[in-house]
Amino acid sequence: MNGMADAAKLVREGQRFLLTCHVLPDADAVGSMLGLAEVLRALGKEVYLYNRDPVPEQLLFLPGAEHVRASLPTGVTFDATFITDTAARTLLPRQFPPRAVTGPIVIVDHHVAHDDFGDVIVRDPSACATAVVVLDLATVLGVKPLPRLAAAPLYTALVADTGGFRYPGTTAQTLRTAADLVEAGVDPWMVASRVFESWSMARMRLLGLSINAIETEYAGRVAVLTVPLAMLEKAGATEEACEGLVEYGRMLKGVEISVMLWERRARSDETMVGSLLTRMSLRSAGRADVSKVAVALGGGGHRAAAGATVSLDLRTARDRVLAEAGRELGIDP
Ligand SMILES: [Mn+2]
Repeated sequence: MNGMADAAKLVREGQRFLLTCHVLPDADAVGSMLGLAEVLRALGKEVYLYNRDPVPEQLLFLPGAEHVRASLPTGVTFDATFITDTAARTLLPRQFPPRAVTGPIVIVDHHVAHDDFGDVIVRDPSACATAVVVLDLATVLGVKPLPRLAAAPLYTALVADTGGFRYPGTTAQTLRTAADLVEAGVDPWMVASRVFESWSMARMRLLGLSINAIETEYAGRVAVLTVPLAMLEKAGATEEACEGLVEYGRMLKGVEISVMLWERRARSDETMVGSLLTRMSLRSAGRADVSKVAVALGGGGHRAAAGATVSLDLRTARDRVLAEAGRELGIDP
C-alpha cells in the first residue's frame, strides 16, 4: 500500500514521534492513534499524543486516553508526525505546529483524500477503519504479538466505524481481525456499551426533539433531521450530542439518504468564515454515494457516511444539501 515502506522507514530511523488526528476526534481517529502509540512504544520509541479537542467522554475508558494533550511541549521537535483518520488539512486546527516541530507528516487513513497534504501517505480506502491500516503498519514493522494495550483502542475503532460490524465494508477479514483482538483480551460488550450506549440524558432528549421534527423529501427517499441552536439548548446538549443521530433517519423504510443538519457558532480558531455555521452529516442506506453530496458542499467522507461544514444558515444549507441529494438520486429538479 502506497507509502507503507516509507512510513516504516521513518519509524525505524526516528526516536520521538508526535501522534494526532482530526479535531472533534471520533472512535476510529482516537483508537487508531492510541493503538499506533502502543505499536511505536513496543519498538522503544517515544510518543507524544496531541489533539486540540478532548477525547470524547465515552472513549475515556481506553487505555492511554488520559495521555492525549491539548498542547505541545515547548522546545520539543519530532522525527515525524503521524496523523490518523484525517483526509484533509482543514480537519486539523489552524494553529497546527509548523514543519520544524512536526518533522515529516505521515497520513494513516482510510478515507478518499481531499487534498494532497502529508509527506508520506499510508491510505487504504478499502479498509473499513483506519485501525486496519494501523494493524497493517504494525505487521510491516514486525510488531507481533500486538501490544496488549493496543487491542482495546483498535477494536473500538473497528466496532465504531463498522456500526458494530453491520455496515457495507465489513468483511470476513474484518471479523477475523476483531476475533484476534478479542483473543488479545478485549471485552466486546464493554466496548459496545461505551461506544453505542451510555447516553447522557441531554443526548436522549435531543434524539427525542430531533426525531419529533423529522421530515422526508423526494417522496420519502431522503430523511432530514434539523437541529437549530435553540433545540440543542432546549435539550441541554452540546454539539457532540448530535454525533450519529443521523442514523435514525436512515432507519425509516424507503429512505435512501439521511441528512442531519445542525447549527453552530464558529470557533475562533476555525478556518471557516462567518460566525454561524451549519454542520451536516449524511448517511446512505444503499446505493447512493453520500460522499459526492458532501464533496459538492466542500466536505468529504465515504460512500455510506460523509459530512460537511458550510458557512450558510440552516435553511439555505438544507436547500443546498437537498438539491445535491436529489442529484445523487437522479431526481430531476
Ligand atoms: Mn475512520
